Amino acid sequence: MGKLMLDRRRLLGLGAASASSLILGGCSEFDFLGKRDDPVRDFLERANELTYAAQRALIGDRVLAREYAESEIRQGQRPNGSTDPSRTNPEYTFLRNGNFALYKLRIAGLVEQEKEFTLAELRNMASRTQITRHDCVEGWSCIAKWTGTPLGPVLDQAKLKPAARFLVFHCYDSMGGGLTAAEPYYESCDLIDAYHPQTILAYGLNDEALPVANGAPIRVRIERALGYKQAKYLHTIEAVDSFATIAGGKGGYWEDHGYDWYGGI
Ligand SMILES: Nc1nc2c(c(=O)[nH]1)N[C@H]1C(S)=C(S)[C@@H](COP(=O)(O)O)O[C@H]1N2
Ligand SMILES: [Mo]
Repeated sequence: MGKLMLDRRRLLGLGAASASSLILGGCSEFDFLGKRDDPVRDFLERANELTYAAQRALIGDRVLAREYAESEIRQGQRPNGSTDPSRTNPEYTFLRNGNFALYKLRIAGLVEQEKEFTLAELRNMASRTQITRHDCVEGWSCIAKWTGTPLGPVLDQAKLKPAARFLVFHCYDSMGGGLTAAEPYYESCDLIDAYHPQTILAYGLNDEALPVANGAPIRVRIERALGYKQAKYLHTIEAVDSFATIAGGKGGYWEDHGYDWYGGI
């Protein structure tokens, strides 16, 4: 615990350019963060805000994540976290058994007009393919080729209301469920990342349909962020003015368990 705090302090001193990427190691290191009145947790929460401001200032709005050549794809994208929501979600099983023909991605919340898109509709929109590196806080990376439709124009069809500040990505899978209650996986991003040119709703991985293990039928790619921000198994994208009332209030499943909200790299 002491080490984690020291790392954070040192990083913030350095300008916090990549604070989140140094929080390596297993989830056990975050167990103590479950206690709400923990002083270390309070410290990390304030550090989160500093990190966000510092990273935003350093990174800018439109800077692209590095893209790689085909020859740099060395192996398949390593599945991590949930790899099959049908274990816990009958609706997902039903959709998967029908090859996702009945799947619909919902755009809801602070929008002028709620929208639903089938997989076929998403595949028929403008597409973007990018070869990028996925960095997981557990300490591994994979270079992979992602194909999908840019999120910005999809949002424009629903027209965000002026009050919208964040997007919340709701997923079919849940985490935990052993000794603790199962919690649905969710994530969020600000509108800068939502409209970033490399932010796509991905349905393709390495020239194949996105496999179930990697988030079928649709996952988001936010290329300047860490692995846990790349929400898989999307069913709803909700525009909100705050995520304080959603689940643990920190903007994501892992954030509720102590990770940085911004998660930039
Ligand atoms: N819905 C959902 N999205 C998720 C996760 C998850 O468990 N469920 N795990 C996250 C983490 S920690 C990582 S590293 C990546 C793993 O993506 P991959 O399985 O395609 O490698 O997905 C992220 N998105
Ligand atoms: Mo991860």
